[in-house]
Amino acid sequence: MSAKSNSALDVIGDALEIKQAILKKYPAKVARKRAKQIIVNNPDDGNQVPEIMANTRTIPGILTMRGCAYAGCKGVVLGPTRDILQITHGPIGCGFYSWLTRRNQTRPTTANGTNFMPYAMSTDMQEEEIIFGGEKKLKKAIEEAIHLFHPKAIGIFSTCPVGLIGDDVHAVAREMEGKYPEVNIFGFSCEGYKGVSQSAGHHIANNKVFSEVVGQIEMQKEGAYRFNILGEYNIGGDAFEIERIIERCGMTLHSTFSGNSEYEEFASAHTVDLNVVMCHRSINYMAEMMEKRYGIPWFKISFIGAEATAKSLRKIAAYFGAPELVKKVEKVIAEEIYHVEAVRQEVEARCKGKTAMLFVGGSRAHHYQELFAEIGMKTVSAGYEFAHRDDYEGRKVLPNIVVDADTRNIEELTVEADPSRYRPRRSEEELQQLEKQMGIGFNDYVGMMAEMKKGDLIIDDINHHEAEVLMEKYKPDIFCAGIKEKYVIQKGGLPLKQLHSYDYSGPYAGFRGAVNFYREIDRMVNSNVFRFIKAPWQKKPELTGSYTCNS
Ligand code: CFM
Repeated sequence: MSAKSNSALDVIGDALEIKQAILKKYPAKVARKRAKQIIVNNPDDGNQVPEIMANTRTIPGILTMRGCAYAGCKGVVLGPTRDILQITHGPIGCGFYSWLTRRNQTRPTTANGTNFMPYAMSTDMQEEEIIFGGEKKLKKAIEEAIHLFHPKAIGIFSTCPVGLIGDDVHAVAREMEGKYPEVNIFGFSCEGYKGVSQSAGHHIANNKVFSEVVGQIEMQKEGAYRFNILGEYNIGGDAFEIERIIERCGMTLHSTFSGNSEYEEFASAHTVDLNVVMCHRSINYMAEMMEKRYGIPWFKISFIGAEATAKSLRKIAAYFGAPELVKKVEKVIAEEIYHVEAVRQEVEARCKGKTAMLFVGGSRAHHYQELFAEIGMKTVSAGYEFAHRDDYEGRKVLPNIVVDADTRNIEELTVEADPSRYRPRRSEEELQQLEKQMGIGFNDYVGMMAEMKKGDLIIDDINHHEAEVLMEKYKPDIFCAGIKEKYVIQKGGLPLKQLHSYDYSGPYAGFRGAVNFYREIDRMVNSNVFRFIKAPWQKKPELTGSYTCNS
């Protein structure tokens, strides 16, 4: 096959061939379902893209790359915040495996500032609690935590057995808050099985943080240009780099949900004039709800890629509109890009034309394509583990998404304008003008497919078998995914970059992050070491077996 051929018909035909190669291993019923989740991209001029099936259950028996609802709630959305004390109510494994494995970092503002992240706190449920109930043990754990750590807030995170045996974490939270009114205690019904993936956990986390935390404190940070970043989790220090740039520009980042963040910043997040959304999948709910209740507009940005960073800064400056801010931002961009450009050109000379594949959770498979493009590399296939159709096809498809039973399982909050605190930050006309003149798309995300090429293969909820076929057929120069995939891919002779944890490295966001990424990718795709690797099946013939079943 020739994935490198360039006429439109060829690229589509080639991709269809690969799709068939993937599907032919499956029983007919499985193949039918997977066929709707493996799509050959074909965007038209109006950004219309083919429909993809997403956010549905993984077929039992398939080795998915997904995680669970508990991971999405506790690990992803709340995990990176340092001073909400987090108790996992469940067996010890859930607490342990969600403890810093994502490499989210934090930096308390003072040497003695509260930081619970080095601790993994769990009720360590045993058989006894599974049989007789775990609420008593949970109450004891909360009391112990209050006496030891004196936190402002405690989050309780439910694991699968909690839901199965019927422990009521919300009742426990209410009771304990009655006893300790100075502590804000709230529970999350984020049992692992609550949804088809961690995406359910994001929604559950958004709902609770919005209703129990946001709006609790009236505090404004200083500065004329105040905003929140939603959906940036400080993996490998990304938030530090973003904070550095925003500070240079003279703007005030009030809070980040939730990288390098504090409880009081969440609680007063409703006082800003703008929300910008980085990871649409994990936190679009919060942006929508804050707009409805408080009148804060939001738009999508990305700080992944030097150009994307520059573009995002320009959009934020245009929103605030002050000429001195616009000027300052341009100056910062010019200075920062100057340093990035020298490295970019050097690396591009060695990487141009090489190919990449990205299979990550919900946003990075899209965002990181920009970083690769900056050094001349092409993305040939990409997909999300758990994103929804709007992340692939754009928010314009939201009204057409069929709500299934799994989605209905997750509470959709009814949010209305706060009678005393709703304050539209811009009038309708101002918003429209900003849209028209500055190209700011409020309440919008165009999705990944519109920004990918014709013939690229888009795969939702990819599994190991499919990854192996891609490796063999495309022979990309680099594969981006996570730890579960890493060694399988590397043993197949391809470098794998972890885009979840960054493989002990980072930051990759912002300008300095882009330089880090260029250099690392350069080292990986131009290293000889992977060419010397012989996959086990190249050395020894693969053993295959079959059985006959007479029924
Ligand atoms: Fe958003 Fe994320 Fe992602 Fe995500 Fe994640 Fe992550 Fe991710 Mo791993 S919040 S959707 S649930 S950008 S932990 S920081 S890397 S799968 S692509």
